[in-house]
Amino acid sequence: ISQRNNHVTKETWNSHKKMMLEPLAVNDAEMFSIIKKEKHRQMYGLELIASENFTSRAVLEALGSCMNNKYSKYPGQKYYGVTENVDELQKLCQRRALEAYSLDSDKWGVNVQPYSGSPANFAVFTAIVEPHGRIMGLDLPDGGHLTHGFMIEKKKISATSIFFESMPYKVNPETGYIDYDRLQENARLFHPKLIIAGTSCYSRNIDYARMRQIANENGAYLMGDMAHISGLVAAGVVPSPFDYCDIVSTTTHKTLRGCRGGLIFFRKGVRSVDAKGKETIYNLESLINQAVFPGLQGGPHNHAIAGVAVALKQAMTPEFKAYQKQVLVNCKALSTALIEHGYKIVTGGSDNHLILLDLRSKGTDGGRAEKVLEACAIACNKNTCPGDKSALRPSGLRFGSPALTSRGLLEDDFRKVADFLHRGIELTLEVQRSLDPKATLKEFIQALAKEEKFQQRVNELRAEVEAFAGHFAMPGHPEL
Ligand code: DSN
Repeated sequence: ISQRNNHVTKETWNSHKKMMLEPLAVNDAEMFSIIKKEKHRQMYGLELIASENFTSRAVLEALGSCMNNKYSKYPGQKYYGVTENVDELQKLCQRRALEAYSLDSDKWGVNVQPYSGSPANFAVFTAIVEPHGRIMGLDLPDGGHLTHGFMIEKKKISATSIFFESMPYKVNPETGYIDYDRLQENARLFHPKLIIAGTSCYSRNIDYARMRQIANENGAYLMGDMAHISGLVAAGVVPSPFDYCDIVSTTTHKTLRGCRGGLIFFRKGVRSVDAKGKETIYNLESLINQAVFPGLQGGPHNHAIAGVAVALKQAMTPEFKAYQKQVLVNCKALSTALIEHGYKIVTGGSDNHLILLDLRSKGTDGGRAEKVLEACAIACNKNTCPGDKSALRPSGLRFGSPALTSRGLLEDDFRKVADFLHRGIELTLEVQRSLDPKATLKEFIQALAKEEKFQQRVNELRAEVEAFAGHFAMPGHPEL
């Protein structure tokens, strides 16, 4: 150490060097302990949140790699020096993204830089819908996503409804299926610039051909948001949005089972040919790339792009296809078992990885049941059901099969999971019966926690759930 530098002692400098090499458990015991607790929760609980999954060890290794340290722009753009490795990484991720969905690179391009799904969607709207331009997406209470223009009567909730004019489409409250006729009627009045074919809580396949027809009638772009189903699409076990859409956005951590990130695919080449044979060419590539960077984001998260690239390689394997088939079979087994227990499933079943349980006929709601299940180490989420009068008291529970299928559960195991769910919901009903019908959710939670007979039931069910879940392997890093 230089004699002239009297700000840093030799001792501190050596200690600094040591700090930079310490494992997490030594360097930050407090954080390590939180991570260990979460790891334990994931291993001994039943993960039924439809948007979650357990990524692989290889993905986590790439995510935790030195790629975190490097700034860059798009491959070939020299602003930061020495980007050859991250440029190679980004090009590999782009190539794999196109291959994973069998896309011809002359007809499709992809931006792999979005930090996640919400920024990806905002980038698409920024690129091709002018400020206050019109978008139509499935309403959030009907199974759409926040970023598809969500607003309520008195408030614009998502920035996509603040900066763009949004008109939602709905599901039929009786059947739970998307009401395409009404969407068509409203689109003819609203003339949107962009229609979004994508969902967050919808258990049926989307009719992309019908949506394409509605978009064409209005000269609108059709964007598929396949975030929930991107792994199923890659495996070819559900219809593909690429057959009909101009743009497809996705997250990378749900059924695709990568680390957190986002992708935007866009068409290239001829968009349409008019009656006189004049061609209109897509102009999406530069608009979308500009919107992502420098429009909305700074440097790409190169470590996340590395993790996504690894997940995309895995998504092209026969093992991944087998996994996705099992996701579908498991979801059907769960749905059938719950119907046998007397529950109503919105639309009567599922074509994909999730189901929505409608608790209205049981006389309870999703919020209360979710709390009881959570106390019993079962993670799921409350959700509005078609026709719900208030989003503040959603009637349903959303369950997904991707995460537990990654842990190796098969149909019989999912039937067992259905039994656990049934017992949790029965307990919910008992707690509710012990209270005034007007009791609030807070009063419900207090009763559940205070009454010894309820706590005993929770403890019994929780112990059984933990013993059952603990039998299954946990993908990922062995410790973290
Ligand atoms: N909407 C969230 C979900 O489906 O859980 C993800 O953005």
